[in-house]
Amino acid sequence: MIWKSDIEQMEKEPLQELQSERLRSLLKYLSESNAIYRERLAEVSDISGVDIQSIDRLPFTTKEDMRDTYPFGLFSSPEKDILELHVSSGTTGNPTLVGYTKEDLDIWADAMARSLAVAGAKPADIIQIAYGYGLFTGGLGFHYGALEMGLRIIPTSSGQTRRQLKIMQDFQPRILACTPSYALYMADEARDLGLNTRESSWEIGIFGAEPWSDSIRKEIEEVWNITALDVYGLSEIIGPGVAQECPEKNGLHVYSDLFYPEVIDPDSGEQMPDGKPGELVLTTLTKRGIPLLRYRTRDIVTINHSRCGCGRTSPRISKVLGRTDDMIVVRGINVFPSQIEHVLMEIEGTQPHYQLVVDRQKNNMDSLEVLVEVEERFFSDEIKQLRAFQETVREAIQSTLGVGVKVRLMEPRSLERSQGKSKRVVDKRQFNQKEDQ
Ligand code: DLL
Repeated sequence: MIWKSDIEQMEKEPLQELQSERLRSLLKYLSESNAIYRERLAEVSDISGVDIQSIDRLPFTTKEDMRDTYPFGLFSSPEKDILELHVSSGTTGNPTLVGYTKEDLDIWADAMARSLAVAGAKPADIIQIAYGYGLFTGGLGFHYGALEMGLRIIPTSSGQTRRQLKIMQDFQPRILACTPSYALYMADEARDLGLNTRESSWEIGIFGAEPWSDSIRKEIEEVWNITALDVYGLSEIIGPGVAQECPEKNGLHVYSDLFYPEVIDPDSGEQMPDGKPGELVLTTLTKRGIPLLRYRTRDIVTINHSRCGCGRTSPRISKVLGRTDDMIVVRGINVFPSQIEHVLMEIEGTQPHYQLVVDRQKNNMDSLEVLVEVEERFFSDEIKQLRAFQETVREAIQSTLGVGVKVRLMEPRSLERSQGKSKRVVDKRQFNQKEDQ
């Protein structure tokens, strides 16, 4: 089922016209209602639309802009019209604050209803929403979309895993929405309870808010006997509902009539062609509360403008391949956690639970240690076999990354589990640097 098929199947030219018209009115709105944008746009003229010559001349907006102008500097509508606030916690400085007017909440509900339809939901399906409700946008975003589409909602929020499982058994929801790590966490708990996870009522899982690989998809699909699809979004743009994977599993559809996507070289700012990785930049074409122009997401993706097998014409982004900033640099070499995850998942006997610990030694050399859970049997085997397996894992990672690593094999369930986003990287170097100062 295609929700809003007039838009989702629009041909390229009329879509571009619509985007251009919306971009022009956004620029007018920003210049009229926000002092910071008024100044930034003062020198810019003759923007005809989303053609490259025009869009390339528009200024970017960054996360620092949001932090520096906290709380309301980038807001464009009067505070009295902001009906809902969401805050994402930052590790340093001010948090990121976003606000929604009535129109924005309608856009969000619409975008999320489209996401649910892309994933295969139908009105009257039962959905268990196990993303956190609250300041995090996951729970409420799904909630608004599900209401819009006429789904039947069980708003479990995250946590209380046994209760989640009982609710699934008692009410037989067809759709599960949560982070991929929580889907795995629930599987561990279900096994402890002696449940047959493959008999779950869930048929479709909509997982996002954190990076996850195709190997983790396989793992989740097998354990829960479901189709696992990726959903992408960020609070600054709207929350979940920026892009959604369809059952073709060949990229995530971006609602480009609402959020105009570009993929750029993060250093030069130049547009990247289809298929080449770069930083995703998004412009909110219709939002009123805190519309953003060319927002630098720091998420690295590729883009594909061809028509999808599902019939939609919207551009598709790949899964998030990394971040321009969570990339870790170890002894001068760029390392993405996803690369390591990929290697681990290829090795028989490792589990999809791992953590990377980066530290700086006394001699100022960086060290990278990979902690990975392995199957129980390794710990009952002889120590010699454990060592040999450790060496196999180490060599595999090292040859992919081209940088020396240490590997620590962990017993099943020994790494901290997350009910929300999991923390894959512990970078201790910053603490060392601070102590040095
Ligand atoms: O995570 C919104 C969301 C909620 C998306 C529920 C999907 C489902 P923030 O907390 O602002 O918003 O975090 C946004 O999370 O810039 C990405 O780096 C990362 N992220 C979000 N979805 C994905 C995904 C929500 N599917 C930041 N794959 C983004 C990889 C993701 N990373």
